[in-house]
Amino acid sequence: MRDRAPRRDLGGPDVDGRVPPWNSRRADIERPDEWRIDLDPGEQCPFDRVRRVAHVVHEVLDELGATGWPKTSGGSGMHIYVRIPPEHGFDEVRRAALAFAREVERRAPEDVTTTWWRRDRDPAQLFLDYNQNARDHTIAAAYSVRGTPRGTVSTPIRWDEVDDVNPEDNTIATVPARYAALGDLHAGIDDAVFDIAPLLEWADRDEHAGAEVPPVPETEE
Ligand SMILES: [Mn+2]
Repeated sequence: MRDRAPRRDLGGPDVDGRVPPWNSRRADIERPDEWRIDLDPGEQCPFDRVRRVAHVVHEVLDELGATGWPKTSGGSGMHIYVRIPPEHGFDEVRRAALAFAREVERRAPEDVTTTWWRRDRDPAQLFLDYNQNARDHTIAAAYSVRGTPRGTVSTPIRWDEVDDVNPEDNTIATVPARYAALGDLHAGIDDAVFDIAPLLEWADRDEHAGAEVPPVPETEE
């Protein structure tokens, strides 16, 4: 992570201990090499719904031939990262992320929303937050500690752990032993690089059909 571009206002951790690296690297800051799929449950969204959506994400990634690397967020959601070649700017990667999110929403319309305004979202649904791919937007890095009473840690998991993981169990007290036993489950991420071209085709198709690309929000959610 040392060569990740820093957050614009902080070189190190957030006030709550979160380490928020950019999705681009210092060598090429304007071209992200990490597509981030952010599973953001609404306030009344049960974690089982997060699990179900993670499986749908996995299914669509498989069909695309993309390898996704899941982790708990340390909060109530999950993050799935995909390595991409640094060939597109933030806006294009965000368009690709939106097209992917819309496909997941089509497959799980009860569970997922991509609705732009928070006030228009059903709080029991999961928002697939494609905005985390916008420039200046960051999410907690793998292994960063969150400012929660239990000291939860954003923890890499295997796909076959999705149905059993309890994010509250992964804390500063437990993750060191887990890491010692399993190693870094995201260690292979650089070996599985996915070209987002098919997602940009999906985005073209959706936009031709009248779908809009909402403006980039100024603040993080
Ligand atoms: Mn999130």
